[in-house]
Amino acid sequence: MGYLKSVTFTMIKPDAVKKGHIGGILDMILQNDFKILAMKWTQLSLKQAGDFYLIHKERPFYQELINFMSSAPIVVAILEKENAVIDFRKLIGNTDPAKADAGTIRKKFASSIGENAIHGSDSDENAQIESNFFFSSMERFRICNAHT
Ligand code: DAT
Ligand code: MG
Repeated sequence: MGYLKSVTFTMIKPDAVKKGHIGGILDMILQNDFKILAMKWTQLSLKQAGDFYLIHKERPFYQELINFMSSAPIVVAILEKENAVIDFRKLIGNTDPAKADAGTIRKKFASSIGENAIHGSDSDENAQIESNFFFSSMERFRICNAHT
C-alpha cells in the first residue's frame, strides 16, 4: 500500500527571485520532504496576475498585489507530500513575515506582508485550480521508485 499523497501549488514571488533566494527556498522545500511534480520559470502578465488573484478583487491591496506579482519573473511549482496543503502553509509561515514563526520560509526570506517571498495554496480545491492555471498534464511527472 502506498501513502495517501496530496498536492499543493507554490510560487516563489518576484521579491525572492530578485534577491537571489530561489535556491535557498527550494532547499527548504526539498529538505521538508515535498516532491516536485512540476516546475517552471515564468512571468505573469498584469491580466494573468489579476485572474490568478481574482478572489482578492475587492481587497484594498488587490492592485498593488497584481502589479507586484507581474513585475518580474517567478518560479511556479506543484509539490506533492502527505498532507501537502496544511504542511506547506506551516512551512511558509504567516502572511506577514513579522508574525511568522522562526524556521519558516517567510521568516527567513520575506520582507513585508505585500512582498512575502512565497505563495502556498490554502485548500486542496485551490491547489488543483492553481496547478491547472499554470500546468498541463504533460508537464507533470512523479518520481516512481522504492524510496519515494
Ligand atoms: P497568503 O499569501 O498567506 O495566502 P492571502 O491569501 O490573505 O495570504 O493574500 C494573498 C497575498 O496578498 C499575500 O500573500 C500578500 C498580499 N496581501 C495580503 N494581505 C495584505 C495586506 N494587508 N497588505 C498588502 N498585501 C497583502
Ligand atoms: Mg492565500
